[in-house]
Amino acid sequence: MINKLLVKSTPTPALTEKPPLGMDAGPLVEDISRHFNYTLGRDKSCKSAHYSYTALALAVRDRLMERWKNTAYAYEEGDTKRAYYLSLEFLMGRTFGNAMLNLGLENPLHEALHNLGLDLEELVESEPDAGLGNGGLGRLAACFIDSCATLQLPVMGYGLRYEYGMFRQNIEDGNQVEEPDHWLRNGHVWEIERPELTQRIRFRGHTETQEGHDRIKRVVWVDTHDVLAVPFDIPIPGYQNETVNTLRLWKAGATDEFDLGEFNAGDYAGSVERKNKAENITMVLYPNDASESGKELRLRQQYFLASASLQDAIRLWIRKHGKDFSQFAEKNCFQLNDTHPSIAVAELMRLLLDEYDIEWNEAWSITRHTMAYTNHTLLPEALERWPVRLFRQLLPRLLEIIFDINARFMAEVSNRWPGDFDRMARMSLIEEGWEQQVRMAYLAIVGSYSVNGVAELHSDLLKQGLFRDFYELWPKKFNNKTNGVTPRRWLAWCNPKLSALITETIGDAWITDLSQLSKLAPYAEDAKFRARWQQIKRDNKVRLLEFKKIEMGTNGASPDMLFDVQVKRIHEYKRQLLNALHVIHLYDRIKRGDTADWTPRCVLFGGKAAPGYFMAKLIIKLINNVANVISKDPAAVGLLNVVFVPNYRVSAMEVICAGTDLSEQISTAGKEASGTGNMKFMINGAMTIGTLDGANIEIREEVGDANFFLFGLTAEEVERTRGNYDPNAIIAANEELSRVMHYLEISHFNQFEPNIFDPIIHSIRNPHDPWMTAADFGSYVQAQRRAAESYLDQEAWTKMSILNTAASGKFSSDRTISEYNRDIWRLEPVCPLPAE
Ligand code: 26Q
Repeated sequence: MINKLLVKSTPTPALTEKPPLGMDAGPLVEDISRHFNYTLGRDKSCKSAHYSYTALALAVRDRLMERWKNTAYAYEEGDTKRAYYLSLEFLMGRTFGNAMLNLGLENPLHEALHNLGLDLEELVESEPDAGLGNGGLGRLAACFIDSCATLQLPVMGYGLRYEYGMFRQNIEDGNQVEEPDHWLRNGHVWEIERPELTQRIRFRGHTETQEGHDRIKRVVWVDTHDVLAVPFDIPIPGYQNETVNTLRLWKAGATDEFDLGEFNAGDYAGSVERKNKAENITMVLYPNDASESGKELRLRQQYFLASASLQDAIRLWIRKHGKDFSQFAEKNCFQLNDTHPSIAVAELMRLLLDEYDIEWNEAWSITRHTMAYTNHTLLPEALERWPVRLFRQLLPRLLEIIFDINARFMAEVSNRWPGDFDRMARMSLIEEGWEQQVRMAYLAIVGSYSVNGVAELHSDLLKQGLFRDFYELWPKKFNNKTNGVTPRRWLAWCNPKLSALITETIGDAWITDLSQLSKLAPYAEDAKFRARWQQIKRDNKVRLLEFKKIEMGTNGASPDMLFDVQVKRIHEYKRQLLNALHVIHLYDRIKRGDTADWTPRCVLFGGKAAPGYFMAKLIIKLINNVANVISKDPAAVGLLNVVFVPNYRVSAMEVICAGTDLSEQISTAGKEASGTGNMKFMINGAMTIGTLDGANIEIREEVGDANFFLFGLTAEEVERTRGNYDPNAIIAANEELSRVMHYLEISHFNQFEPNIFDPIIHSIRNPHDPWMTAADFGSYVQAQRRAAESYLDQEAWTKMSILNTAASGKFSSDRTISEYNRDIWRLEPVCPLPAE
C-alpha cells in the first residue's frame, strides 16, 4: 500500500541517458527560458519575479541532478561508513546563491541573466528563507551539512519538513507581533518528493508478549495509530567538488486505513480529523529555543523524526547487507543535535529487538557504538524532560525499553559505587517526584559513545557541573567540538567585495581552508590595503542602511557612524537589556552635554522572542521605546541612532554581518554554550565586545587581547557572587547606572504606558537576578568607551579589523567537521565520478 506510487516499469537507458548540461551562459539562457515557458507555462504578460526566479532555480537545479545521483552511486558502491545528522532544525535560509557559488556558475549566470534582461539581485531577493529553525542550533546544522559536502563526507541530514517555519516578526507599537510563515505557499523548487521511500511510524496502542512459531516470546506493539513519513530531499552541493549530499526532510501524512475504515463506518468527520491529526505532526516548528515542557505534539515530532530516519538508514543497510547487523555499528553513526532526537536511542533498540530479532546485549552494543550526542546548553532548566505518563500513552513500547535500559544502567552505577543511593537517584534516567519524568539528556549520554559540548568552556563546564557524575563514570566519552560557520555563505557569498580583495591578495584557497586568512595579517601594516579594506566596510554599511530602509523605512544613520550590532534570539541570559542600558547611558551623556570626542554610533538590535516569553517580549518593547525617544530628540541627531530591525533571519544576517563594526557578545559568563554569530562577525572584520563566555574565549585567544574588548565577571566569579549579590548597592555606588535607573524609574521611555517596564526594573534590582546585569554594567561601559575611542583612530581600527579576519580561520565549520570526523565519525571522504 505504501508502495503504490512506485513506478513498476524499470527505467530504460533511453529514459536515463542524457547529454551533460552546459555550464556556460548559452545553454543556461536556453534552459531558463525553457523552464519559464514550458515547465512553468508563463509568457510575456507575467510580471512576477517569482516565476523568473523559479525558472532560474530550475536551470541551476538541473545542473545539480547528475552530480547528486553520482554522489549517491559512489556512496552505495564504496560501501564506506556513513553518518547521519539528526536534527529537529535546519535553518537553511536561501538556497539559490549558495548553489550558484558552489557550482561555480556565478560568471555564466551573470552573463545569462544580462542577456535575458533579468536583475539577479531582484531574483535572489524573491526567494523566501527556509526558516526551519530557531537560531544557533538550527543554523549550525545548516553550516555543518555544507561543510560535510565540501569535505566529501558521506553524511546525510535528517530533519522535518515543517509547513510553517519560524514565525515572521512584525513590530507594532514597539511590540513583537507574530505572523505565520507559510514558506511553501509558492512551492519549493529545491526539494524532490520521494513517496517510494515512505516509512510507517507508530503511536499509542499497547504492548503484548506473543509466542512465535519458533516458540520464542517476543514483545509486540499493537493497536497502534500509524502515521506515514514521506521524505523530501534537498540537494546539498559541496564547494566546486562534484559532491552533492542530501538533506532529507520528513513530512507527516495519514495512512489510507483511516479513510477507508472509518469512512465506510460512516464516520466521515472522524476520519478527516485523524487525517488532520497525522498531518499536524509536521505542521509547525516550535518557536522556543529553550525547551517547551510537556507538549505532546513536540514529543510526537521528535519520535517521528527519529523513527523515520532510523528506519530509512536501516533500509539502506539491508539493501546492501541483508539482515546481518554485525557490522552495523562499524558502518553507521547517528549524530544527535541536542536531546531533541535522543529518543533515537530507544527507537534503535526497539527496531533491533522487535523487528530484527536481535537479543538485548547485541542490540545494546550496536546502539551504544552508533549514537553520538551533542549538547548545546548549560541552562539546567533547558534540559529536556518528558512526563512518564505521556510517554506511556504515546510510546508505550519505547517507555518499556527506557525502563529496561535504566535498570541495567542502575546496576552498572551500583556496581561502580556500591551503596551510593544518592548518586543512583541523581543519575537515573527516571526523575522521581510528584510526577515521574524521563531525563532525555541522560538517555542520550547512556546510549552514546561520544558526548560533546560546542566550545572549550562549555565542554569543561559540562564535565564539572551538569554531567559531572557521568563524566566520573565515563571520562573518555566526553569531548569538545568548538562550533564553526561555513565560509562559503558567511564570507564568499555574503561579502563579495571583501572576498574579492582577499582573493586578490592571498589567492582563493581560503574558501575551503579558512586558516589561509592568516596570510592577511601582514597587510594590516599596508596603508593602501587598509584604505581598500576600510572602503569596503563602508560600502557594506551603505548596503546595510539600504536594507534597513527597505525593511523599516527609517533613516538617520550614516555609514561613518560606529555600527554596533546585537542580533540573536532575545533571551535574558544574552543580556540585550545590558546593551539597552548602555544605550540609555549614551543618551544620558548627550542630554548632559558630555559629548566631547564623541563617537557617533548606530546601535542595531534584532531578534525574535519566543511567543510565550514575557520578559523577552518586554525587552523588545523597551528597546523600541528607547529607540523611538532617541529618534525624536534633536539632541541625538548625528550622535546616536538606535534601531530594532524586525524579523531578523538568515538572509538579514548576510547583509548585517558584512556591515558591522562592533559585535555584541555580552551574555552572562557561563551561560552561552558557544555562540556562532560572534564568528560570522569576526570573519567579516568586526571587533568583538564580549564576556569570557562560550566561543568568545577562543575568539580572543586567536586574535589577541589587544584586538578584543573584554569586560565582565568570569563564569567562576558569577557563580561565586551568587548568594551575596547586591545589585542595589552596585547601582547606588555607580553614578552612571543610577542615572540610567532613574530614567527607567521616572518612566521616561513609557510616559503614556504607566508601569509597563516595572518587571525590568525589578529584575535588575533583584538580588536573585540570575543574569547579574548590574554586576557587569560598569565594566561594560568602560569597554564601550575603549571601543568608541579606538574607532576615532580609523587607521588603528582598520588594522584591528584586518587582524580579526586574519585570525578567524579556526571558526570555519570545515575545521569543526574535520574534528567530528577525526574523533567521532571516522568516515573516509568519497569522490563521486565527475559529471561529464
Ligand atoms: C526543546 C524542546 C521543546 C521545544 C523546543 C526545544 C528547543 C528548541 C531549540 C530547545 C533549544 C533550542 C535551541 C537551542 C540553541 O539554539 N542553542 C544554541 O546552540 C548554538 C549552536 O551550538 C550555540 O552556539 C548557542 O550558544 C546555543 O544557545
